[in-house]
Amino acid sequence: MISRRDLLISGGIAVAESLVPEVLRSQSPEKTLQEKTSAAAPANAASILLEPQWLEKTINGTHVKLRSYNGQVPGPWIYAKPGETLRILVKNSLPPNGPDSAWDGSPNVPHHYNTTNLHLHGLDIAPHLFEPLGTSDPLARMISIPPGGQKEYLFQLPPTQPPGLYWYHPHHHGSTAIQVISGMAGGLIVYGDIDQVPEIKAARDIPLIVQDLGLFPSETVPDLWTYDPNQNAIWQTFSGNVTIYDPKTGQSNPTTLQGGFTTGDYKLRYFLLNGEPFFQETHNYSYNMQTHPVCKQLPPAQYKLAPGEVVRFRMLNACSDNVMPIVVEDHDLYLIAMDGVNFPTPRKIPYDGLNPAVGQMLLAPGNRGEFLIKASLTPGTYRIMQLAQDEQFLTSEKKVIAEIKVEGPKKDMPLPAKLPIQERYANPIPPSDVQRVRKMIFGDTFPGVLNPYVGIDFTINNNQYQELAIPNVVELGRAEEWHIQVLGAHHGGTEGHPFHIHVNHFEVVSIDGTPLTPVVVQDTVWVPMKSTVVIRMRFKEWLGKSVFHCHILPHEDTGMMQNFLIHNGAVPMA
Ligand SMILES: [Cu+2]
Repeated sequence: MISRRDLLISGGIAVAESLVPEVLRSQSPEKTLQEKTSAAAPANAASILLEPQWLEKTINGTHVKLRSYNGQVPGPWIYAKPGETLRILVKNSLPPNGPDSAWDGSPNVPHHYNTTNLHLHGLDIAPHLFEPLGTSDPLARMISIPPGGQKEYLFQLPPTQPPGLYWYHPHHHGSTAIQVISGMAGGLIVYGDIDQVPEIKAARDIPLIVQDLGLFPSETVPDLWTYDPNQNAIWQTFSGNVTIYDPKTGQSNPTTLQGGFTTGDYKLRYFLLNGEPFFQETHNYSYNMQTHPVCKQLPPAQYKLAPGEVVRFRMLNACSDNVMPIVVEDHDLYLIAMDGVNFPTPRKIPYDGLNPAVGQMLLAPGNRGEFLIKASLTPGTYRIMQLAQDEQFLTSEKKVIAEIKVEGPKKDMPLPAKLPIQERYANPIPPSDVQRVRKMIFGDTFPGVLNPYVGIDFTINNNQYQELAIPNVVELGRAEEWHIQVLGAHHGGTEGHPFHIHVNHFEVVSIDGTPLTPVVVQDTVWVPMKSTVVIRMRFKEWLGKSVFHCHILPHEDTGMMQNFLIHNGAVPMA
């Protein structure tokens, strides 16, 4: 089990090391990568279509009904280049939402599960959660695309957009968690200068999209698993039953429902790599073991590498709620980018065993790690693993995400010594440039008082999300330092939270007092329990109303989010 201390030391990215090669299974990620039908299109070309819709399929023998983009889990790849305009049409083909009558309008109670919108995670683009796109109106409402509705988005990437791995998912407050853990997420790759580095160009480019699917038995269809709770129904991880809060009595009453909205475990959860299951968790009914799901490893995908071959892996943690310390067995990991922004040189992170291991890189939900592996000269099978961690409400066991099988004739491929400088983030913000320091405290209180329907309060600075409030106004061009803190709280113990902010990346300066040298540029960072993470960021060219939040999606949907407004100080606010 990885200790809290280990995670603190490992920081937002890794300190350990690792290994391995790769291979393809039934669904070839490489093939998918080559299907560049959509994104490299000019701005005046046909829209990229993203169509939310139900998908029924069988996963590991289980009949499931998922929310998906275009009938695919994960959703279709989107490709882009710096400076390009992406035109994306979201056409919502999910069925109508259930009746509203039971929802009292509380914004932080999950609702309208089939209403959606779109977020491109990590791109340096204008704010796009509020209507109209890029608005600076403090009273702007969040974009809602109801079932049957559609919306066309235009996203202008700056010429300095770093090329790398990004992703997209819905971000409608109240339905984000349910839609993402039901399958709605996809990868987005920006191609650019790094892809022309000869050693990188020569390496196979293998995406590893890790998702989780949360499932309960359907209330109406036998032998069907889905995630479509009745309004206000809450799954209780500690008791393994479903309750509904009654505002007249102030009590949460038991029901005979099979499932409900959950901020904890699920009756059944699958972890997927590029859409294929590699791990299963089920609710543990044993007394005192409810937060330790019953785990089952499934056969992982296998990637075949020649001895000495260099491959490029790009891993996305698209899970709703699972922090992943990653290792590649018996191999050094050459980390080249975090959250899409490459380093000036690859960072060699040696393999340091599996236990006690901190991982060679730590991927919180939302993070992407891009790395090179030079396959061992010793033929064999090596595992790409998520190490166990107990930093969260639920215990997360060790998982084999994929295997690398090294075999065949030797291929001695070189590793790059230098990578292109990403101008946008080349110069760290000097402390003397910081014009404002803010403290953001991420807290959870159980049992909850602010949000009795959910039963637990997820807060930032003791507040729950308010769509029309602007607690933070920042100024264009200026640099700020934020101290993001997780205190001890009550949730059957404490847990960390991943901080994510839209529009501009940040530099991670220190984690619990330990400086990161050099700083790492990220858009999401894991904040371990009882610690402070210090970040610095500059608000570059975009103005408008946007958000930051915890990227554990059930936390976000039930209140752990705040608005901020990027304001041009030269112009008085309207
Ligand atoms: Cu959280």
